[in-house]
Amino acid sequence: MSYIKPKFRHPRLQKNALGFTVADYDGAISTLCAGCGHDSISAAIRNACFESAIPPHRIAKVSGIGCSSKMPTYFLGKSHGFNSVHGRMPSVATGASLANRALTYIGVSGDGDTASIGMGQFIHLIRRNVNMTYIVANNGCYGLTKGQDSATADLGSVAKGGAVNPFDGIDLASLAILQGASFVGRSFSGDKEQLEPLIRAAMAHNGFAFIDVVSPCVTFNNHTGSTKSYSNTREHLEPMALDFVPMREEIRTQYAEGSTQSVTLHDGSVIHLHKADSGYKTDDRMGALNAIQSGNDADRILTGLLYLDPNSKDLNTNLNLATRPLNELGRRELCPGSKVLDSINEGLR
Ligand SMILES: Cc1ncc(C[n+]2csc(CCOP(=O)(O)OP(=O)(O)O)c2C)c(N)n1
Ligand code: SF4
Ligand SMILES: [Mg+2]
Repeated sequence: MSYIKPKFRHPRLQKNALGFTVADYDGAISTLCAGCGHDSISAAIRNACFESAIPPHRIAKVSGIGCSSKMPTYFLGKSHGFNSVHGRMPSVATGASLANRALTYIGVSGDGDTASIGMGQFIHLIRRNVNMTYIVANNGCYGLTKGQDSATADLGSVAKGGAVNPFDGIDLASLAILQGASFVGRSFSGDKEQLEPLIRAAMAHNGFAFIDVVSPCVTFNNHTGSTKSYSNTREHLEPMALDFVPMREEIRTQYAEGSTQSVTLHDGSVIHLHKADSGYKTDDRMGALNAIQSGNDADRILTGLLYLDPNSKDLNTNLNLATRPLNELGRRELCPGSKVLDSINEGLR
């Protein structure tokens, strides 16, 4: 069996502003189970990068361990990539972004990878506001190791073997908002109309952008009684539709006043939110927490752009670091000479 996609492309495939087709953003053929939610997220990331016309070689994919962390193999085959160890992707992402702030960083993780072994590292990504998009493919279980409950499994959810989960699940979106994340969204792998613009907005955001995506595991957590199954998620979804207009594109569509809320990002891109409850404000941290909690109490899964800090300052800006990537600095800039070093040493006496 071959895992390489055929190279033949239809000559009339649509091209983006850079002249690339969506096939230029493809990766290898997926080896995940047929129907796994993670494959839909991979497709959404590929489409988002194509639509936003980001050059594939200016993107870096980082991940940990899990079926979810295997996903970067299946999209953006021409981009940089680092498949790290379990729960340790945040350190790799932080180091890479400090060394080269010119790349677009996409982190892909699982609920096990983030909410258990990687929780300590995850919190520090948020605290430092590392400029990256961090996606958790959340299936409420450890898919790769045969479906044990994860820390995001909901209270009362039934495992495939019949055991009822006695613990409350960690709500990663609420946690991220509480810890000060500057962009927080939630979505469902089966809702590409919402997920794709959300990922585009996250990539345009200046700082840490977190997206929690419910992504059913068809093999171990898609049965009756599981709260992360396709049917249960579809039944309880409360989606806020949105679209994303990048900075360089003219806003052509007119929206009826009251039905739409517009949010402008630092680079001038605009996100339009539709059908949001009229009182919902994306820059209100406490309001977002209340809305998520009220949704949980009513057995509803609120999805969309939940929180955005329009004044976000990312780690590199905050530390006033070099604006150019380290690998582009010449010998003179990296080694300023003995006079400069002497004066630095003098200042430390
Ligand atoms: C240090 C370490 N501990 C444990 C494991 C075993 N392990 C591999 S993947 C995984 C959990 C994966 O769950 P999740 O991150 O939710 O990804 P999924 O497979 O569900 O997409 C575990 C515990 C490991 N690889 N490394
Ligand atoms: S075991 Fe579950 S999470 Fe892993 S590939 Fe299969 S369906 Fe997806
Ligand atoms: Mg999982």
